[in-house]
Amino acid sequence: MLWRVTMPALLIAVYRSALIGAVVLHATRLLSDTRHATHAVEGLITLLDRIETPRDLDDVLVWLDGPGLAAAPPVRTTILTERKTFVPHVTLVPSGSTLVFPNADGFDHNVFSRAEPLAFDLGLYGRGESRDVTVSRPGVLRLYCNVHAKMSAIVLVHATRFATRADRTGHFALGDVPAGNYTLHVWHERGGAQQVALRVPLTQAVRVTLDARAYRALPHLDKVGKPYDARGRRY
Ligand SMILES: [Cu+2]
Repeated sequence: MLWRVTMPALLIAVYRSALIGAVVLHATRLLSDTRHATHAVEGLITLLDRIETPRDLDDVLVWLDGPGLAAAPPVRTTILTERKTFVPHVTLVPSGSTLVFPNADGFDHNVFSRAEPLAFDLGLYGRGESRDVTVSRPGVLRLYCNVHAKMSAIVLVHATRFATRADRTGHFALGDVPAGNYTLHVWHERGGAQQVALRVPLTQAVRVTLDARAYRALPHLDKVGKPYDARGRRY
């Protein structure tokens, strides 16, 4: 008798708990889908310049900063000193990466940066030799050679994995960006820096205009802060 009463009740209870379980599972999935959905951040950079079509639009750096953005694993990357030139001129690396500077010229170079807190001086070294430095703080570095005043390179050390450069037409795209509020940084050697507050997902593509028309190339100082010309040209 007892069996007859409890069995249907038990079945209903099991059915109910399964139903509630399914609803909870579904709701959890919806929530995690929203939380983990990622989006593209795309845009167009315009560089106003004295020449009509700037040839180095692909040297425009674009990166995102903001809470909760994952970092990229550090890398080891090479910047060659060759024919009194840094090759490549512009490099992007995640924070904590190592920059390696092999010397391919038949004479000495001395790579340095005076940009605090990433200042370093690799000293004089000759053909076939190489020096390296680990860059652990985010920022834009300007690298120079203490022997050759005309040598320069740019390194973006980025804190999050969302960093890229524009293409030759000024377009850029960052993929898999989680929803949130961020700062988009845009930087170009002659066009300067701009920051744009972004809410992701975007409702429209980002448009940023940099102005390089007033840019004048000024001589930089050597590694001890003196003009190169003060001790005579060494190249
Ligand atoms: Cu040099």
